[in-house]
Amino acid sequence: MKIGLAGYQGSGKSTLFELLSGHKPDVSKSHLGQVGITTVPDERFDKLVAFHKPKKISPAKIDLFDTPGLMKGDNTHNAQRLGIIRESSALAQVIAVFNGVDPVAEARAFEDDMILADLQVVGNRIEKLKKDLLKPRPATEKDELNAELGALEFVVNKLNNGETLRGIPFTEVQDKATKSFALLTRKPKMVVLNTADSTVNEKQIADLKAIGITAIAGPVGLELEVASLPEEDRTLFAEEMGLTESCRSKLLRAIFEITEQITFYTCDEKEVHAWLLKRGSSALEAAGTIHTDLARGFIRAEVMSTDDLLRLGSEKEVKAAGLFRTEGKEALIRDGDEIVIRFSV
Ligand SMILES: Nc1nc2c(ncn2[C@@H]2O[C@H](COP(=O)(O)OP(=O)(O)O)[C@@H](O)[C@H]2O)c(=O)[nH]1
Ligand SMILES: [Mg+2]
Repeated sequence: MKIGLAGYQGSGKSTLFELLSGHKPDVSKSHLGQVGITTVPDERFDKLVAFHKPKKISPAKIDLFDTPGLMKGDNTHNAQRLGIIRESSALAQVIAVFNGVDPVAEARAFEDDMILADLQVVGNRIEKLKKDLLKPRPATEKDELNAELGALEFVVNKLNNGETLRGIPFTEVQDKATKSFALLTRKPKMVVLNTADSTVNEKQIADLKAIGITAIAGPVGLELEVASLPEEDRTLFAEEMGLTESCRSKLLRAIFEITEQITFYTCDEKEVHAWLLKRGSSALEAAGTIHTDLARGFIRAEVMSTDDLLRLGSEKEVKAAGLFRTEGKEALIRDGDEIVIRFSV
C-alpha cells in the first residue's frame, strides 16, 4: 500500500515523511516526489513473534510518498503536480494549522484542485473518443467507444458539479473506462492537521468530519525534534511537551480506517509475517497477496484466529476447541487471522 503525503507547499509533508520513514527527503528530487517505508506497529504481531520465536520477522510495511507541494490558485501546475500522486492507493493531505491555515477551506481547495486534475485527464479522453467516433469504424467498435464515452460523461458531470468520485458505486463499464486514469478524487483521503504543539482543536476535526473527511491532528515538527533527541531524553521531553499518542500511530489508524485494511499473518519457525489486506477479501485474495503462485495453485487455506492461538496456547488446542478452519477460495479472511495456504503449481 502506498500513501501519498499531499497538500500545499510548506504544510509539513516532508517533515512528516522524515518523521515516519526516518529519512530526510532529498531536496533535489522534491519535484518528482520520493518514496520511503514505514513499519506498522502491531501488538498482535509482537505477541506472535514472542510465541513462534521465528528466525526472521516481517512486520507490515507501508510505502510513503512525499509529493511535490501544490500552490494555491495555480491550476495548471497543480494538475501536473497532482499527476505524480495518481499511483498512490490513498492520500493524506497535510495542513499547516501551526501557520494559522483554516483546515476546512484548505481541504476544500485541495478537493477542487483534484477535481480539476481529474477533469483534465477525463476531458482529454472524451475529446479523443468523440473524434474517433466520427471516423468510419465497424459497428461493434463504435458500440464500445460509445459505452466508454457514456461512462466518462457520467464522471465528468459529477466533477463539473464539484463532486468527488469517492465512495460512488461504479458499474463495470465505468470501472473499465476510468481505471487507467487512477482518478484522484476516487482515492480514499484523510487529513493531517499539523499543529504547533500538543494542543488539538477538536472542533477542527469535527468540522472536517462534517464534510466527510477523516482527520487527525498532531505536532509533526515537534515530534520530529523529539525523535532526534538521544533516546534517554525522549520520554521525559515528550511528557513535558504533552505528547501522548504519536502522529505515526494516529495516522496509521486513520489510514487503516479509510482504506478498510485488515492484517493477517503467516507464521512458522522461519518467519512471522504480517500482511495487509482489504476488508472483505477472500482466502484466494489473501493467497495472491503473499505470492501469485499461491493463488494460482490454491488448494485450501488453514485458518485460525491469532487471539484463539494466543489464548489457548497451541494449534492443537485450537483444533481441539473446534476453532481451526479449513477453507476454500471464497472464504472470508478476518482481521487477525493466521493462515497457511496449501497449494500446488
Ligand atoms: N512550527 C512548525 N513548523 C513546521 C512544522 N512542520 C513543518 N514545519 C516547517 O515548515 C516548513 C515546511 O515544512 P516541509 O515539511 O518542508 O513542508 P512541505 O513543503 O509540505 O514538504 C519547514 O521550515 C518546516 O521546518 C510544525 O509542525 N511546526
Ligand atoms: Mg516537501
